[in-house]
Amino acid sequence: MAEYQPAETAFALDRDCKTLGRHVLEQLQSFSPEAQDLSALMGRLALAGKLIARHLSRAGLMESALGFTGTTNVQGEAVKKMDIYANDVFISVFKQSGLVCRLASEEMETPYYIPENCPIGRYTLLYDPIDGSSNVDINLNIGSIFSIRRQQGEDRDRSGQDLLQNGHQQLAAGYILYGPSTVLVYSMGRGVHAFTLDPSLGEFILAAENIQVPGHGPTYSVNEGNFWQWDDSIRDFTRYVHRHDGYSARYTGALVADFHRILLQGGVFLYPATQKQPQGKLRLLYETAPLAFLIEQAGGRASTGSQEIMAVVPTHLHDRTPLVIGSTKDVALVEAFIQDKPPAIPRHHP
Ligand code: AHM
Ligand code: MG
Repeated sequence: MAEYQPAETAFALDRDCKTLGRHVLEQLQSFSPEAQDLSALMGRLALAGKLIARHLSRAGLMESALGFTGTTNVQGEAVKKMDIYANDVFISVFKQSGLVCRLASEEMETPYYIPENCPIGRYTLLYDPIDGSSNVDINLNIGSIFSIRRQQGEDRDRSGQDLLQNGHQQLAAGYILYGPSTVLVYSMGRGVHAFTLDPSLGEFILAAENIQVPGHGPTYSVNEGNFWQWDDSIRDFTRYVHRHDGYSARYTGALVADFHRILLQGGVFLYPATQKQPQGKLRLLYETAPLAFLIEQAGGRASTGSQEIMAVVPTHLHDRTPLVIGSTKDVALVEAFIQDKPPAIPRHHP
């Protein structure tokens, strides 16, 4: 009997079968309780991403989806309706997970506890529900950032003290980018993998496995509107790239989007300290540490300028850090300026 030959469409079918759920299980290569937990958690994160993507795609057609709430969050920033919607999506989705006892986000001053999950919920989710909020009302790229940590101890006084540890305590981290398509990027410490949402299937399908950031790239990504608020060293770095061929500025106002470009194409993103934000703007536990986890897994680096982001131990839940992240060579170049060892600028340049 002749052996069955799959039709040419089989390639597309094989591709469509590489779903996020399947990939996570393959990554874990075991059916241990922890592997099953992480797989379930990733499934819930994917659901949150789909719910938010669906809401965003219709936001311009709905009343009360866009604009400000009129309140400010713990960081003193004006809150958008979309920030609250997305924050509540994560809470609802993880209430039903059974696995997460605490959620901590940019929008909540203290961790949110789900008491019914706490007897068995061994994990904490840290997240930025809508990263790049200023892009929401103009239909540009935004994202969600997430990080999963194992809860240590009982946390009976609900202080969340055990969260104040370095980035190496993260079990998994990633982001969802809401752009022309919705992309989920994650790492569980075994490489960085990207998935594209196929809305017709309602599934995230594998798009790129074991992503490696190029050692050097053309992009520098920084808000140069802060030029006069920076330290001299950062001003000197931007002067350096202005005077050298091969650099191009790209800045979307959404960290996830700018990071995604650099992850795939190389270069450096920086949000240094400013006069108004002497610690930098971006928050460690749910912005800079998760992206540091990813970039290190992709062969790049993340630094405050003087210390690896992964080594930073926060003293408060919402602590901020300066951030220099991307290709190893480009991060090292920024650090050289910060640490007062800049390369020489050729004489013929102005
Ligand atoms: P958000 O999470 O409140 O939106 O703030 C974080 C955002 C990042 O996505 C982005 O890189 C940065 O803030 C932009 O800030 P700025 O407008 O100061 O350049
Ligand atoms: Mg953010």
